[in-house]
Amino acid sequence: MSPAIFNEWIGQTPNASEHGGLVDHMLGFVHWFMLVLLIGWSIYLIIAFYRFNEKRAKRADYHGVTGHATTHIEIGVVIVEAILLLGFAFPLWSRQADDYPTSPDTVRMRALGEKFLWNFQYAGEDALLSAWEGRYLSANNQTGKDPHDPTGKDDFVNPGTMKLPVGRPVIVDVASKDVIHNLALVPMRAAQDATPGVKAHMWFKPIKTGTWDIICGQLCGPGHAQMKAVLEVVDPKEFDDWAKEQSAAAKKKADESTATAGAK
Ligand SMILES: [Cu+2]
Repeated sequence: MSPAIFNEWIGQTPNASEHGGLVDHMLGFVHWFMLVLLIGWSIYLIIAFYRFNEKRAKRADYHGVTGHATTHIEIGVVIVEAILLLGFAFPLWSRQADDYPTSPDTVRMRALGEKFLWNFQYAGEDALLSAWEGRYLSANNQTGKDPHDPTGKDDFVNPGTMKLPVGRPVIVDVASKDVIHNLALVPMRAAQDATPGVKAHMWFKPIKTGTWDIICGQLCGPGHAQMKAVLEVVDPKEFDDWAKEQSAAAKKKADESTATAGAK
């Protein structure tokens, strides 16, 4: 029996990413450990209520516990916690933080949070994501694409829906237009704060097709609870066709606006 079965019992959303199994494995251990602590502390509480009831212990004991049992239990807890941190959490974190995917089929995109929605910008045909700056934001430029960056011409924006192909790694740049948000992709076991002024990123690889809610994981204001978007993982062929069409349309629009600007 995998320790992750505990996660299922308490209703955790099933994992849909490649590395997510490792996260769930670790979470499973944490949940079992917390269950043991809960039972242990509850037993201690009941014993304390009984043993130190006023009827039985009228006078305070100024020497307290003289045995070493509690010290040994404390050391045991510290060892288990050290194993969880050094044996599971750190290696998993370093894998996600250091081993960024480099394969040519990697999807590059940006998630830009604002009160209270998510904008998703895709790298388009050239697979290169444009630079962005807050000062370029306008009604026609929801993601603040740098107009002087030629790699941004074919980048397209899909507000509210993060469409991804199954079985291919995704690198997401996460940023914010206003306050701190958090792009929380629960089934992908991935979340990243979107902090104003910080260009953060994360990566994962979806292994299941499906549709899920994306939520904002940081309390960001009165519309926080409504700050939802859709995560849609589809067949790679369907994704490629869609991305190609969107990218071509974005490029055409960019070329037209350059032409009109030139004609002025
Ligand atoms: Cu938010």
